[in-house]
Amino acid sequence: MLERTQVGIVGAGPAGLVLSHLLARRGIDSIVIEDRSREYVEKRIRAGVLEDPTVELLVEVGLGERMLRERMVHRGIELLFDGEGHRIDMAELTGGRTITIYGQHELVKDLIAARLDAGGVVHFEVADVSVSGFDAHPVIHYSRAGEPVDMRCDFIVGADGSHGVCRPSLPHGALRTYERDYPFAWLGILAEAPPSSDELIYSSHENGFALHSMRSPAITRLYLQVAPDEVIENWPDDRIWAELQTRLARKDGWTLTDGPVLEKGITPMRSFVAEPMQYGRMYLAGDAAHIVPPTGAKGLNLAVADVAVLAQALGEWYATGREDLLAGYTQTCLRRVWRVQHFSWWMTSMLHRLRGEDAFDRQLQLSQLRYVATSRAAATSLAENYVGLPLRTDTAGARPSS
Ligand code: FAS
Ligand code: PHB
Repeated sequence: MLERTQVGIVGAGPAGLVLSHLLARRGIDSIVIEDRSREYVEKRIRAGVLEDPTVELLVEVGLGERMLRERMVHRGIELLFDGEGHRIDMAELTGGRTITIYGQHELVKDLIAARLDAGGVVHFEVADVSVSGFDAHPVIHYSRAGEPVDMRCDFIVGADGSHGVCRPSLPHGALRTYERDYPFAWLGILAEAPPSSDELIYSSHENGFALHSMRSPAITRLYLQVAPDEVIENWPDDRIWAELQTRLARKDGWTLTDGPVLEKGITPMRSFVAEPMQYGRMYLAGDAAHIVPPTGAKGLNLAVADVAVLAQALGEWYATGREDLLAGYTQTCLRRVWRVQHFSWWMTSMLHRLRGEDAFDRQLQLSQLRYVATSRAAATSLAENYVGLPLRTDTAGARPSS
């Protein structure tokens, strides 16, 4: 079967769905294909922190109605070390900027509903996806309900995440990659327990890193640093709670409220960047092009930032034939990608216990933590990176902001 569209998008994650919506606002057709079911992607627990610029963009393009209603807004975060908490008042340090707590799976639900309500096309549970012709006549080959389909399009967008098919389909040598694997992983739980603090707590403890986050007034999201090859079977719920209590313990007697564990899993920690993020008429966006360790809460936000740049570049190409924004896609995105890579690596290095570290390393970490907790300049640097640096595009299709 033959299918035709202007932009073929592989992957119904935040990158693919937001792009399809932004293109539709510019009158550009797209088809999104996804190999998982709608139910699976709408239930998949991942990120939970939205930067200010991400929220502004989603609201500006009509995707923020439920998020604004159900979100939690945080003005600060807390760094916990030596048994004491140190609050970073991000709003005060950044002229009022805040972060939004809203589950990625909730956002994906909103994005899918918005696409389908607007008559957009999202094919779930496809299989055998491959891409070809991206140097001239792009085609996405896949099967739907067992039926082979060739989707002819002007452009292919690989928004298929870190384990997708688009990036690996590029010719050998076409990409330069930068990688850093960290000697630890995150064990994350979703628990039916009210958050024990109004804001996120990042703890650097002798036993390792811990994070207290949340999804709602009734649901807590918590993480523990574990060995990179750790298996979840070694962590029965009571052991997880006991270790969280230990790593989040404080001298002021604060305690963590526990509850039934709804979901738990282990996520590897790595930094990865592929350059260029484009090849002929195929463009990579989000986790398909770069991975950050979640310590800086940036993955989802960077995916949205990429497609804001790409939607404008494609919009200008279709509207005026302009090539320069498309040609400059990689360079425009990489400025933000490397800033975010550095911030995520810095937060990760400052807060985790590193295998083989010695007492000198630990004192350096503590000195860094004390400096951030006591220096306005250092705290401001963390705050402005955490709440999110301004996006470099204008969603409404006007000229790019300088
Ligand atoms: P996604 O991975 O979200 O979307 C890609 C989509 O493509 C998926 O739906 C996938 O099923 C689909 N796909 C893959 N291969 C395909 C194929 N061959 N054909 C069709 N479809 C295909 N960030 C945080 O800030 N906090 C967190 O706690 C956090 N936890 C994470 C946990 C995990 C396990 C992972 C992998 C990431 C986590 N992240 C977290 C980062 C995360 O938020 C990503 O940055 C974000 O999902 C990136 O969005 P996309 O680029 O759209 O990729
Ligand atoms: C989350 O809520 O899932 C979360 C929050 C902050 C992070 C990472 C994950 O740095």
